[in-house]
Amino acid sequence: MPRRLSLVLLLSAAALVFALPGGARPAQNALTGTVGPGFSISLVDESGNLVTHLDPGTHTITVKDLSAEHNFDLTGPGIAQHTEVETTGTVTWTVTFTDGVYTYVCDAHPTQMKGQFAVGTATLPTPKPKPKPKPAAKKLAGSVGPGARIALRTASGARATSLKAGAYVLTVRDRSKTDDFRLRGKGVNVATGVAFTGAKKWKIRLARGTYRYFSDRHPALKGAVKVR
Ligand SMILES: [Cu+2]
Repeated sequence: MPRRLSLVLLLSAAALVFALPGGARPAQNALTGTVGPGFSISLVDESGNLVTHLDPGTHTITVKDLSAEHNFDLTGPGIAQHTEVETTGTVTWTVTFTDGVYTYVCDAHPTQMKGQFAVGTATLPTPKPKPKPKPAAKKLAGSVGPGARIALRTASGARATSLKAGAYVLTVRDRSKTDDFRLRGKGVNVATGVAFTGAKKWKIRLARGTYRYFSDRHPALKGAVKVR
């Protein structure tokens, strides 16, 4: 064996031994934190998955600060490490996590750019379920005139004969100087005015029962809608 090659092999073997003191590799997970470019910040594990939970112990975090407007600031039990906002670059931190919740943020945009993970027995707070949005008020369109006509229609334009109880926005177009449009029923009594022409709008709540709409001047001009 050439002398030079055996030396290389010897050095390689020595390096290997040096890398594995006592033959046991310390449990050290390599994490990667990235901030920027743009308004993004993340901490991922070796598989590239976003870190949400870690075992306690020593980890190395390679932080890639790719933006001169953002930084990576990690805090939690026993740890406070950060890069600078104005600078970019890559640093490696060796950190020891214990049970608890850790947070990383960009200090320039802490509400927008943030992340959290739990270590050991700790768990991340579960986000509050969003309150269910109230169903939007449905639209109703009333009309009276021109001539002897009156109608109440749903948003689709169909004549309203049967409606579900609930909140509605009623818009009435009154095109008659001699009639008004009145809607009356449980909890509702609105009218445009006989001499009035134009549009009026009300927020109303319809309950189960029958609602009638008519002209006060010509009561024969009328209609009804059932609310279920
Ligand atoms: Cu930022």
